[in-house]
Amino acid sequence: MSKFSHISDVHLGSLNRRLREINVQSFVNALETSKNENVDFIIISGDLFDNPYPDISSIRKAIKKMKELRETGISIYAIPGSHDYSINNSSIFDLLESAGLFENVFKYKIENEKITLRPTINKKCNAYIYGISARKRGLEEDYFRLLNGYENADGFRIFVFHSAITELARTTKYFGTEIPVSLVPRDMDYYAGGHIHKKIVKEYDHMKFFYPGPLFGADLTDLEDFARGSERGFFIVEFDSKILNYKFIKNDRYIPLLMNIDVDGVDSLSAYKKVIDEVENFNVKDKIVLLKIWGELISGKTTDINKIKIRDKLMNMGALDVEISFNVTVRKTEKYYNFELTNEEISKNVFRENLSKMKFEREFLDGDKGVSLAMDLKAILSRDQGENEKKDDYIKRIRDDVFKRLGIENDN
Ligand SMILES: [Mn+2]
Repeated sequence: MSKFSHISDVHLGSLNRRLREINVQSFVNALETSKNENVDFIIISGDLFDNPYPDISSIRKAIKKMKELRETGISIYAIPGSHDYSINNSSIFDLLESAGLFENVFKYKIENEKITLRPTINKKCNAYIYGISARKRGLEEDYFRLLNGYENADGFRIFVFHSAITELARTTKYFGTEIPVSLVPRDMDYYAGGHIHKKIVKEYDHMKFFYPGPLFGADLTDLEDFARGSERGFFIVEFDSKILNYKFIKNDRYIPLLMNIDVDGVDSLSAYKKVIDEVENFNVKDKIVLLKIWGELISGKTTDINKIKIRDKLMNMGALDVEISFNVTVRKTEKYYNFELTNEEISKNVFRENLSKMKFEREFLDGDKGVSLAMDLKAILSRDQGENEKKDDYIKRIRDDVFKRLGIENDN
């Protein structure tokens, strides 16, 4: 029996300094656990780094740990993801690969303008690892479309990729690319997915797909999902010629604490007092605090809600880190909510006033043209889904209309 770890979307180098350390520590812990579990190798399905050129000092510990694993004979196989890919092979990924820290498993030969994938072989386990690198903005779709299969091998076959798959792991981004499952090579024993920041295990037409999602989180949205109960961690898989067993190793050391404080309908000073009072009800010791403050104040200034003091208070209560997301406005009575104006006129006024504060190079965004563009887009985006219309068709219709109005070619 052999064993491997499957880790993805670590995004080393992301987030602010304190959270970045925790993210790096999560990766170091995952490698340590893998070593203690005696895995034979490790698969990383893209976005190991948050960008092609991360701050080296912040990821030093991660690199040291990878080196330590290599020295104990544990191979690391990886592909670049959409974040750490670089077009001219000059990223930290390329650098560390050429230093022998891990192996890039996107290997292929080109014949008649088609790609045939070649395996990276782990002899000891009789495992054959194939991969397709991600590119920016989902451009790896081209690789999938050019795919002419893979050099077959008699062993345990792993396919490593970094893409959303339409039928089972969709992207939440409106314009994000998805690969139809029909383009994914068949008859692999394990499909090691990345890019979707969510743990997914799904079988589709005898293909077993595994997305571990991030170990901790790449941004505040990920951390909020984590706080709301999304599991974070990685897979450990046992196999011989087939999968024998797998488990998800949870990272639950630093589950963030989400605080939602609504300051709607009060004046700014009462709002500030409300926040200061409410945070006291939480036990924040050693917690990452995600504080969301939102609402429409009836009067005062939003700056009366002193974020620095709120943050200091929580840090003094023992919080590990505090991230405040602030969505507070002050009610505007006279200008826009004049009852003699129609909704349309109010919208126009709002657009006109805001556009006048900005400068555009393109004429069609400026002045009256900008207002009429904004009005048209508002109209398109407020259209409802037709009764018998499928969601995908609805999204496509809206998207097509938006593109048309903006005069952009829609190549989706
Ligand atoms: Mn990612």
